[in-house]
Amino acid sequence: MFLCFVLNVTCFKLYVFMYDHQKSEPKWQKKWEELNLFHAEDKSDKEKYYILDMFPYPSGSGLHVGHPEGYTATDIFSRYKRMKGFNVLHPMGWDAFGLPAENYAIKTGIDPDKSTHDNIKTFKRQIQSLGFSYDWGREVTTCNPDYYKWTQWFFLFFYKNNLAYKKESPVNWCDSCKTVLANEQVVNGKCERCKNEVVQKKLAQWFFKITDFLEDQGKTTGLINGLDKIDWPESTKIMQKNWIGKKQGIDITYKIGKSDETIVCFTTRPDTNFGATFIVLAPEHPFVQKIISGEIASEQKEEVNKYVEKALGKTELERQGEGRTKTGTFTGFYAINDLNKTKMPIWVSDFVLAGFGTGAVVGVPGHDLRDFEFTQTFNIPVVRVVVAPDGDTSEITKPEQVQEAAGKMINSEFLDGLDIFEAKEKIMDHMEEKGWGKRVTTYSVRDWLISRQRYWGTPIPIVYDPEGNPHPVKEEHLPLELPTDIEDYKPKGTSPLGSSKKYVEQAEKLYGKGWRFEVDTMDTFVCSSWYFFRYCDPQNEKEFASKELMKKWLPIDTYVGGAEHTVLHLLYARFFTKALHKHGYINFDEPFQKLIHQGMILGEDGEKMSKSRGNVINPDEIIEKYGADTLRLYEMFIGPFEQVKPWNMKGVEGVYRFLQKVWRLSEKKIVKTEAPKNIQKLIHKTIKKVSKDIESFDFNTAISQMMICTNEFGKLEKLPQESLEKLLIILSPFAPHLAEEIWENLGHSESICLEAWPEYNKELAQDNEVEIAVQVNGKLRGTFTAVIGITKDDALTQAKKLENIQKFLKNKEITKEIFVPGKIVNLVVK
Ligand code: ANZ
Repeated sequence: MFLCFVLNVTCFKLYVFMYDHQKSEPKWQKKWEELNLFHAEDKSDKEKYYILDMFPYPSGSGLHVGHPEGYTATDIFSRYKRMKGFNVLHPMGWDAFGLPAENYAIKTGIDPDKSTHDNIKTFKRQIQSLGFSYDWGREVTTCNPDYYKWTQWFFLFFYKNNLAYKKESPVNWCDSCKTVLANEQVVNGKCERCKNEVVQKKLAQWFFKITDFLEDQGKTTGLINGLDKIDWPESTKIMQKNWIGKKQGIDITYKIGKSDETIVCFTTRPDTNFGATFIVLAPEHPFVQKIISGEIASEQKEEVNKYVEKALGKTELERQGEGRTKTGTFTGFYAINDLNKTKMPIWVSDFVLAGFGTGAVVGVPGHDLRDFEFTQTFNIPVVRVVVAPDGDTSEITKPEQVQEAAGKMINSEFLDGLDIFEAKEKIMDHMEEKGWGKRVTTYSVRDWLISRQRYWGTPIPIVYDPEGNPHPVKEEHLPLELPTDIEDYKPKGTSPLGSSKKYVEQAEKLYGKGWRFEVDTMDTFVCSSWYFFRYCDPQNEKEFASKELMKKWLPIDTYVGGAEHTVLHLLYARFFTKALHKHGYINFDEPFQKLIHQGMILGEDGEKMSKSRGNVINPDEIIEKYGADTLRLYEMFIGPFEQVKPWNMKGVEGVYRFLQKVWRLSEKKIVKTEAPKNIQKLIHKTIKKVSKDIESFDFNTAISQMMICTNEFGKLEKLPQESLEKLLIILSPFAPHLAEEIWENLGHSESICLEAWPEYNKELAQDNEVEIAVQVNGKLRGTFTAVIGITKDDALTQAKKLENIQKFLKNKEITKEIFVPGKIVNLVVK
């Protein structure tokens, strides 16, 4: 008897676990493709919605579980929006140029074009196995000539509009990668990629004039103030602003004793100028150079010469960091501070950079740590001119006493007593009136250096005449294809393109004897600065995208991607957009209206996933064992979308069991009768919550609500078909394969994707219970649950029935009964 029971249970289990994800998932993916269900219609009366993922770099290691996190979120959103009646543009492509493929080529000799396309194949297979609803008809690949033709067009567009120029300038050089790096790619003086120390080298390079778009007087179209009108995470906006680094200050001109020369110093803290005790010049400063050349006679000439020679051999990191012992040498000259007639010695020191401000610093050691460090080496006086917030006015003799923070002015004559911000304005007015200084605004962002001495990138469409003058490649010659006759990809300080014979022949054939193409390629960030335009019109052979289609689809409504490494991409994409806007190609000036960052998924050990730690989760294995729906749902259920969270295999299994429970609902007795009131209420509440949560990217709480609903449905003997169908429709963006399978079993011949998103009934969806607090003499003594709209009489009766309340009422007289509807009962007793 007992055995029989067990067998029965087992049989039952076998029966209910019939859902086979390995069979079902590919089946539905194929069907969706055949029906072309996710095609975004260029001609449609429906309202458009453009939702974009940051396209991946197809690396050799394949998809990481971090990729499907963002992609599942945008997929849920896309499917939801389509069901809500929107014409959704949801594309995917490949950010395919870049160093890893080239480094791989150097190691193995395999053509980067081949390895990249192999990687794309793997990535695409993996992404497709997750059932994402991309419009694959719009796929773009940045390393294909039909794409980079237009990257080159953008270069020429900038060139013709004076937004691209060539300049000899000191550049960041990584001797290990053998290439120039943009400032953005130098982290703490080291190469972002290989961590090698970056050195300065002078080279002729191509730049994009990003600094033309920082501000747009009075308008909101600049790179700084444009941020105020878009819905982005505040932290990302701050990072963009910090990167641009706008600073308001003043250039103060100091006269030099025993000389006709003057020195201009840029400072953001003129309020502290009564505390200035010295001046420091960068080794490259013209005044220093004049001393070295003898144009200005100085007894210190030899010392200055020796110091400068040594300083110029150092890296920026060696020159700049705080805490390093400062070096320097005295020039033999003094400057006069007009404010108090102090004589300030003029020094040379390499911690002052030539490229920032005026290359000259007025030293205020009491209020700037680096200035203080300098005085410690050379015994220069320190004067306090700001009182610390704690009222400390003592002498400053140690680094920790340096008062960089805000406070009130002292020892500063007419500024005394003011806070530093008021003082800053007042002294700038004063100096401007006297003609000693001029207000200036500076920015730390520089024009974007886009030349790379590497092979695997978009060739720069410039051709040099025999005299070496640059000319734009004619548009009819685009794409200027990457030559393939490269024997050795190894970087040698010049671009591998320089070794191509065919490239030389091609230039001579098209432009004449002695003409040569530029051999540098473009920074890959150029390719990813405009891909979202191309998705609007990916097959266009005449333009990068037609104005009409850009008007239809853009700007992007929602952009989703990781917060790491995106400051630059976002800044560059905004720069491209602003340039196109200025020149009349588009009617908007911010590309991404809303931006959302997914939080990183860590390994099970709570550490960042990495091969060396061995904590990497392979999405293929999860899909194989549990199915794509489980992986999708798990990545959404793991925690709040924007937070960092660790992987947990138990959680994967929990989600898998939930999907089995949903499947088991379809094995119940399904009835066509109307659902009982409580079930109707539950499903309408669930629709309301899931809709709201999808809109705000709170996918984890949407899933919890569907779990509650599924559990309740599971308790019913007879399950009303209408209720089950509603649940399936709202579950379908999350677990589309399982939803389709059950939907089909219920007798539907059309895909569930074509269903309209269910509307919820406001009354039914309302929470109809509230918690009422019961106080005795104003102190909380108990609570009870009541229907919304409970009357005063009923509330008082229920409150008085509570055991704990009765205790407090015992032998007492109720003198007053207060009822705040829906919230509180207060009984006043004597
Ligand atoms: C006087 C002063 C007093 C400064 C004070 C600061 C604090 P931040 O500090 O980031 O706003 N500076 C100017 N040109 C420089 C150069 N070429 N190389 C190195 N440092 C330079 O940047 C502005 C400040 O950096 C300026 O304000 C100047 O020091 C220094 F209590 O001037 B300040």
